[in-house]
Formats: sequence, C-alpha cells, structure tokens
Amino acid sequence: MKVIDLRSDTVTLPTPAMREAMYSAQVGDDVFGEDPTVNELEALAAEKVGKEAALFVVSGTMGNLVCILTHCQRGDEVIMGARAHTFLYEVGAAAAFGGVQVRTIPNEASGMLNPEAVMDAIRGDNIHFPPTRLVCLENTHNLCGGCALSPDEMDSICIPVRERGISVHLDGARVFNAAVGLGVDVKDLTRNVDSLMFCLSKGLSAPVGSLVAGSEDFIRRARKNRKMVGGGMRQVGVIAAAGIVALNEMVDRLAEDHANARLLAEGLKEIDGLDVDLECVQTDIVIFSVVSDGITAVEVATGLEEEGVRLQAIGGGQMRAVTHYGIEEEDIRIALEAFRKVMKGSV
Ligand code: TLP
Repeated sequence: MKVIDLRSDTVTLPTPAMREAMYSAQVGDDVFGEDPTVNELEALAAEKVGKEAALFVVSGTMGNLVCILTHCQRGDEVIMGARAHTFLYEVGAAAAFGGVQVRTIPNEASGMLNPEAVMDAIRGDNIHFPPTRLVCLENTHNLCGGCALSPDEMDSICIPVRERGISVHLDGARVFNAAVGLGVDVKDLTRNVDSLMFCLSKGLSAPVGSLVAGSEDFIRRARKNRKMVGGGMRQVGVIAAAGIVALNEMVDRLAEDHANARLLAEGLKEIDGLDVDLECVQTDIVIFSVVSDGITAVEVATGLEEEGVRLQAIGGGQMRAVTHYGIEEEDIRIALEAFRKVMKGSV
C-alpha cells in the first residue's frame, strides 16, 4: 500500500534530475570558497530573489539564526509574530546563541502583522529599554495555514520599519509558494527586506539546505556566523547540485501542490465533524479543525495512519496537511476517502 504522507513538504524525495546532478557535481572545499557548484547555487539564488549575494546553509533554522546573529548584538530586541516559526519552533536559538530578546505581537489570521502594532512595538530612546534591532516576517506563514502576504502587505511593514533605521528579515522558508500562489515575481516580495532565508528542502524537494540572501556585506558577515555555529561545509557541491535543480525546475510546479491542497480542503469541508476556513487555503498547507465530540484530532491521525494516510495533529483540535511533489490528485481522492471512513460514526 502506498503511504500518502501529508505530514509536511519536508518529506519530499529528490527528483531523478537531482540525483543525476548530485552524482556528477564538481566539488571543492567550500570553507575556502572553492566549491564551484555551491558558488553557482549561491549566485543563482541571489539573482532569483533580487539580492547582491547568498549563502548556502544546512537548514531553515540555521538560516534564520545566522541572520539574527548577523543583524543583532547581545541584548538587542527582535519583533516578530506570536505564531512565527522562529519564535515557536526553532528551539529558542536566538536567545540561546545570540542573547537576543524576542518580543511578539499578534498575527492576524493571514499571518500579517498590523503595521501600526509593529511601529508601536519599536522601542524609543529610554535607559530602561533594549534597542529594537530587527523585525522578522514570515511568508508564507506556516501556522497561519500557508497564507501568503502580498507585495503591498510586505511593503506596508518593511518601508516604515526601515525608515526608522530598523532592519527587516524574512523567514521565507516557502517564499516561492507565496510567489506562485499570488502570481507575482518572488522579487516583489523580497524587494524591501534586508535579509531573507528560503528553503530548498520543502516544496522545492531538494534533500537538504536553505539559502540566506542579502547585501554583499551582510553575507560576508553571515558567512562568519555560519562558521561559528558549525555550518561551514566542505565538498558540499554534492548537495548544492540538487538545489540548483530545485530552483531551476521545481518552482513553477508548486502550482500543482496548491491545486491539490485546494481539492483536499474542499473535500474536507464536506465531511461532518471537520471544519476548514477555505479562505486560508492559498498554497500547499491545509490547517483544519476536528469539531466532533466523538473523536479527537489525535484519534483522527491514528485512524488515518491505519488507512495509509499520514498527517499531523498540531494541538488545539487542529490538524495540518501539506501537499507536495510525489502527491498526485488521485492521492488526494484516496486520502479524502480515508477521512470519510475514519470520521464515519464519530459525529
Ligand atoms: N517547518 C517544518 C517544521 O519545523 C514545523 C514544517 O514541517 O513545516 N521557517 C518555517 C516557516 C518553517 O516552516 C520551517 C520548517 C523552518 C523555518 C525551519 O526549517 P528547517 O526545518 O529546515 O530547519
């Protein structure tokens, strides 16, 4: 039985073209800057997101950390949404390694932060206050169901924040999903951020890696911080090669994942005991609620597992499904059938 794994787009396997590219990659010692494949990936990434330079890092978590370390000194304050991945799911790395204080403000359902609330949270010049150094945004927003912030929404925060002399970092783990979902060039989403991180290892299906992008000077300093956290890699062109394929071949097809997510969400909406806000389903993530007294989200996940469908209960009676390369329209129909079976008799 084929297992339909909707736990995350991180479960994607490398494509045949990636395996080919990895096999034949030219490599060198990247700590010396001598891996031609890594250099090619970094140049390609910088060009795609409209920044001067980019840096290959092990993971999204490392990329966000390296950026925060590069923007901030110990004792600085960083503003981000209360539902931000960096705040909730990155092991408190900014505090642990950077001595940075995170201040949260509420996310709207779309993942958006109210621009006025952001500006209000910026500290004034007072002997009691830590200096605000950075604002972090997330697009698409994972815990807000993969919602995409538009270029105007991004700018409405980035422009006034930067006018106050504060930098902006984008956790763009899935920024290509945002661009494809909105039908805009990714550069329109990144034009007013100082730095961003995006992942190759999620919907773009590469086995490992993320990129950090920003100005030449920012990336030179980020490179040193990457080394400090143990992220200096050697003949890593074998992995970067898959990343080049990801950026060249796997971006446009994200639209298929979005269509499958939509299909799944519409199907779930029809099932008694489940509730989905269809407006929030804009890319590859579907967050929905189990609203039955007869069965919990954890029990739904267990029941589905027995039917060969894997997805996660994420707390508060909610579940998350993520579509990705390797999941076809037919798999969505099979998954919906499994849902109907599990939910039957429990409402
Ligand atoms: N998200 C993972 C899990 O950690 C929850 C997932 O399955 O969605 N930013 C965002 C917005 C992310 O969604 C993730 C990973 C990261 C950063 C961290 O990336 P990695 O896992 O490469 O460290």
